[in-house]
Amino acid sequence: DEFDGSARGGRIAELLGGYARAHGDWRPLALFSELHYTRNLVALEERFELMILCWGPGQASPIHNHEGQDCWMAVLDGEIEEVRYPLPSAGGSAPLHPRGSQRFSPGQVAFIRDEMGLHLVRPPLAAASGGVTLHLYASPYDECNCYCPDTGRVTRKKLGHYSVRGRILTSGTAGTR
Ligand code: CSS
Ligand code: FE2
Repeated sequence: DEFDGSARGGRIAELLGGYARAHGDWRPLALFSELHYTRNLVALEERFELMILCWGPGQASPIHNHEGQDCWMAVLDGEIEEVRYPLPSAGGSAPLHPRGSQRFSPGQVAFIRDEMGLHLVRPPLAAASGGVTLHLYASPYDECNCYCPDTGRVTRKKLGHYSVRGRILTSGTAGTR
């Protein structure tokens, strides 16, 4: 059971990277929006959530946490940048300064959990095209903390699904952050 014991980034990251390098059957589930990055649900189980996220050029996640979940992100298509931030002190009244950033290409896998800090994800700012990523969360999560870069102030954000197994949801929660 890959979720138990010492299996962390390692084994699961290998599996996701292997999938990303060898398969293209995710393509029908990779649905973009012009308005924001999209969260496209592949599988939602008691013990994990698997999604395909689509990032148009210029789209980005807010700076966010992961609600205590382990988060793996494998790049399926395009270049993706992850910018890491330290967790701000409680209350929040100071700008957030990035700790560093890293670029990932198709087949590469990033791993983050709250102990490692916060991050934002986006195609590189100069990129003319977007990207597609495969996300595995060790437990489903539908809300997270988002952090204002100028003040460190926290807001709660609902995380919706744009589509479910290839069908765009028309309900009011179709949006995402
Ligand atoms: N955590 C963000 C994506 S970056 S890992 C989300 O689930 O929308
Ligand atoms: Fe994230």
